[in-house]
Amino acid sequence: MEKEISATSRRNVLKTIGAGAAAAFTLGRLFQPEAFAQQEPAAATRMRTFTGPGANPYWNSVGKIATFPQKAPLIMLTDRPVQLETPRHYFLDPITPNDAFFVRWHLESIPNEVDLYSWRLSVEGNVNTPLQLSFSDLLRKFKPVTIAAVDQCSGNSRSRFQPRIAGGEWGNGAMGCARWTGVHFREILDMAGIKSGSIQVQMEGLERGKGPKGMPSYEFKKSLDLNNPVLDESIVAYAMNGEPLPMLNGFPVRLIVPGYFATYWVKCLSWVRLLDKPDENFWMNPGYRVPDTPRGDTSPADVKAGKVKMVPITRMPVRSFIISPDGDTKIPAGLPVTIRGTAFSGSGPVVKIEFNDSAHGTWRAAELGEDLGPYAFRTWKIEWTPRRAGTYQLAVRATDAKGNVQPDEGVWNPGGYLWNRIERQEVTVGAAE
Ligand SMILES: Nc1nc2c(c(=O)[nH]1)N[C@H]1C(S)=C(S)[C@@H](COP(=O)(O)O)O[C@H]1N2
Ligand SMILES: [Mo]
Repeated sequence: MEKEISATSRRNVLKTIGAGAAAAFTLGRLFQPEAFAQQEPAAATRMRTFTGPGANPYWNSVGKIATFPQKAPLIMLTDRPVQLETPRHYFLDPITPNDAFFVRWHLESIPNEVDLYSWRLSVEGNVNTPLQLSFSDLLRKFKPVTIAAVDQCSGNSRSRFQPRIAGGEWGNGAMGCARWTGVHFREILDMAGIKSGSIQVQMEGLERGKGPKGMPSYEFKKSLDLNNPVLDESIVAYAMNGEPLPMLNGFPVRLIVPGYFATYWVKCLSWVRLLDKPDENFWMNPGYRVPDTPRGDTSPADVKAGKVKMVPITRMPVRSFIISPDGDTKIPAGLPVTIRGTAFSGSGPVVKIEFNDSAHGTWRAAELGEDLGPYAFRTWKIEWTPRRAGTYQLAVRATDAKGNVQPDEGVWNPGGYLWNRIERQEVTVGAAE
């Protein structure tokens, strides 16, 4: 297969635009022509600067809105690598639209286009029969499966960390939920036949870039243990919400690892490799490791003293969010308001969502929205009538099926991962005449 990746530059960002749309169009002919009849010709990258975060905790510190190929205007953290955050209001819906879905790449040179006719998914390494699967092999030789699942960056909400951690300064928008359609990863592995002595499966994406120690070329590679039950639920997805994946979200296929942080959800998945030794590449070690403590919590002092044992990050802790109202909404005293939000957990379904209108008040159960499955967003709502004018600290907390409840303390670890503290939204209630 071809490994055509050009160096990223301003010019190439623009080139991405046209090529991304072209790649999607190629897929359209093969897959879902209707979806593409409506595809807009990609617009040029536009940017405008906003004044500041105001009372909206979903705003990141950069405060720039950018429009990338196949994407709605999103909050841009960096353009090389591309890091785009989903604006808050999209989370009122349990499914995040493809064009609003957040974007995170690590390497500067990301694929501009993928020619589906020459593209192959290689399955190699410690296997009986190495495979070269075409896109149509994936469509025709396997039974399609669909699962709704949340894709969340390990560093979502990193901007909350104290002491501060350098890295993508995400607000709460480095997450999204889509219906992913594809092939059970296990079926592909079975087709190749895993040789005895294999211990991990490695996934590699198409992009290349400068490596950790300034290495001129580096790949994005992640691995999972073959005895990890999460592999039984993992999917090689070729569709996202019934449409081809946007180029920036991993066209033509990506791995879906339900319940696990997005770092394993390798985009533009093109090589699957069976390993007989543990993967020690940068993205597995030291990348994406968390302290081996119950919450993945530690302190800068303990890290400095070399006291902390680090292990690969795995499942996402339970989280919930107040999406509406935001801090800018004017609320009159005495009138009922509907508070709305979303929740999810990497350990099975969210079973309870509770709302509180002050730091010391009682928690009231909220009404759960549509159930799209254990790994999807679960929206919620509750009616609230503030009696008096003043400032209120609205809070939400979720409990999952394993009994995990969101804590009221932040977490700290050197990667800026695993944030799941109870979220609060300050609102101002005005006197009603
Ligand atoms: N090929 C490739 N896949 C990747 C990454 C990457 O840099 N390259 N980043 C991972 C991380 S850390 C995140 S948060 C998600 C982001 O997925 P999205 O861009 O579709 O939102 O992709 C994951 N898969
Ligand atoms: Mo991430």
